Amino acid sequence: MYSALLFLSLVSSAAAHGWLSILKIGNHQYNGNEPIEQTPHPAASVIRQIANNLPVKDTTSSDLTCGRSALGPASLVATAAAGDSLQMTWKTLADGGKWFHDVGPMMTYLASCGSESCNKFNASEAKWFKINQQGQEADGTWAQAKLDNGSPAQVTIPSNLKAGNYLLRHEIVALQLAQSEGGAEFYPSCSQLTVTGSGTGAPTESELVSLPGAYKSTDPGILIDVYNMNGKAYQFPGPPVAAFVSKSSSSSSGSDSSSPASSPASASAASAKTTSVAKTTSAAASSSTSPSSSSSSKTCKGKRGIQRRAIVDEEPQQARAARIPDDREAANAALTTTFTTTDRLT
Ligand SMILES: [Cu+2]
Repeated sequence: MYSALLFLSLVSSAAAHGWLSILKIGNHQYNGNEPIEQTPHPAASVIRQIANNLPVKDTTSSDLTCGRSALGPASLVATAAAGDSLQMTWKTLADGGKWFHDVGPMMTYLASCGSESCNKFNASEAKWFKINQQGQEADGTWAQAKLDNGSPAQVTIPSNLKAGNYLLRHEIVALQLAQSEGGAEFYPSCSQLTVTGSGTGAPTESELVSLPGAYKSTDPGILIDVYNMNGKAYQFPGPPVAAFVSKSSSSSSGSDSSSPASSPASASAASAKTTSVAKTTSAAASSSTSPSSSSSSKTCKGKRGIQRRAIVDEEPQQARAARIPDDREAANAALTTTFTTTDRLT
């Protein structure tokens, strides 16, 4: 049992994908924690911690909301000003820590947490509106590929956004296996913000969606052979970018902005302070609601690195497995296929 768990643990972290590691708002930097699997005792953060590195593949899973088992809140909230630049750096456990998928869109959503601070907000209730989507450049390369050299994804908070509490959902969709249904990989991430400003910009009712809910496994932007697009424009899944965003000073067209606004961050240094509010980390650390899908049995076609990271867990394996049943399930699912998947660890 013990050795099985040890092995399983190695297997599930071997399929290393990624998490949002750094969120920069203007000149302020917020760090995200590695997944619970690597970091069971996370530092306080504004970024909701995901359970493990595996991609979300089921468009109906609650993991599509904020990442794997990440509905629960993080403890901190970042203050940002409307119009601030956001830079989001994704990391992985392989390939020197850099993101390694390079085909597929990146999309950014906001959801109002209402009058509540977002560190008390259950993301399953979120009604999302899209503020940015980035697909292919004119030369056919995807904006996502820029992450592979360590560059952050760049988005701007709409300058006319109404002040309030917002959950920020930045999502990478990796499409290297998307030619078969269920092959697309979703990497959502949620960060907790309080946005200041005097704008009145807000989405219309019809621009609000639920996630899961807004994507279908057969959407043309999800079930797609990106290596044979025959010159056709990519169709982003989900709703269009909310109309009010195009009226913000930082957005040119409001949609498909492959070249994100690079205006210097006008953010005043004071605009992005961390507010430490009620500590609710235990909710994030212990939330494990959705069972892992069989997605863990698939490997990525993209670059792969050998996962050498040891188990950095002070907890005894069995205690940990009991606390994170998802791990055990994912690992069990992986085990059944690992022996026939020779490239799994490479
Ligand atoms: Cu992947």
